[in-house]
Amino acid sequence: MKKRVIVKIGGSFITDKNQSESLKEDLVRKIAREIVEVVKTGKVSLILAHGAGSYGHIAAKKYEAQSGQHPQFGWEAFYQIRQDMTRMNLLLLQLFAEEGLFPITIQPSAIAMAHKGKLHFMDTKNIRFLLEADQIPLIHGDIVLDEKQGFTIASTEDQIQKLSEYIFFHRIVLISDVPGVLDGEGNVIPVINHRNFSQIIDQLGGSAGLDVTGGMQSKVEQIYQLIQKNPATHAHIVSGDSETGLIAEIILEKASTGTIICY
Ligand code: IP8
Repeated sequence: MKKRVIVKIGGSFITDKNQSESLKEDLVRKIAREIVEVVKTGKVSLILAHGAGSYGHIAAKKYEAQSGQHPQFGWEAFYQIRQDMTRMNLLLLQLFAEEGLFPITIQPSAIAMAHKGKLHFMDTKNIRFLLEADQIPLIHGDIVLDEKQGFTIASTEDQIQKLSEYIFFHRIVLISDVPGVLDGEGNVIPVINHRNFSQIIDQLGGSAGLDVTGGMQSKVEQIYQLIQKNPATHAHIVSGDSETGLIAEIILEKASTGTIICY
């Protein structure tokens, strides 16, 4: 049986978060080429995901989109962020296609529902169908409907956590702008597990710059919660800027550079 792997391409890695809509095309192409190599092996069943970077996060911050309908801006955040994420996703699809990678976007805002700012449902039927058909579903950080407050933001990690309730992944690979989870001295922590999780989590940083969905601390916390519920799943945080071939090796579980999060 093929191993199922979800690969998230971090928004901070492929965009400059301080400059609106600044996609780093060369980095997107590099990752695409690595994923093409993985697909060629026929060894894994992939789900792809990407963060919102300087597309979704700018309007999310401006309109306080996590809190939902705004007294002054109403549904403006929803209109704006849907456009921003659609543009970003299309650019990625075009670059991927030029490199020979053909994922199929399942727009999260159309299949997800939140309650008081927390993602609580995703209709995963289409994603499961694509996996069965040996295709690559693609999701991304998005603005989603919320039963109580109109809408909210669902980060990619929120969605990965929710998806794991419906779909088993052997591995989660987070492609980041940093070489892994860093300790206080800036060294990569090679493994986070039940022995060191609580000691490490308090040292990690919150969000930087424009990120409305939290920094490394909340990502590690969410992924670790997922792993606690699914101890057979391992996660791997690695820099996307690493030497050619390493990302492919990590997805194929042939390399261990970066940080591994496991039970
Ligand atoms: O970049 C955030 O998703 P993330 C989604 O995965 C929006 O945290 C629209 C800000």
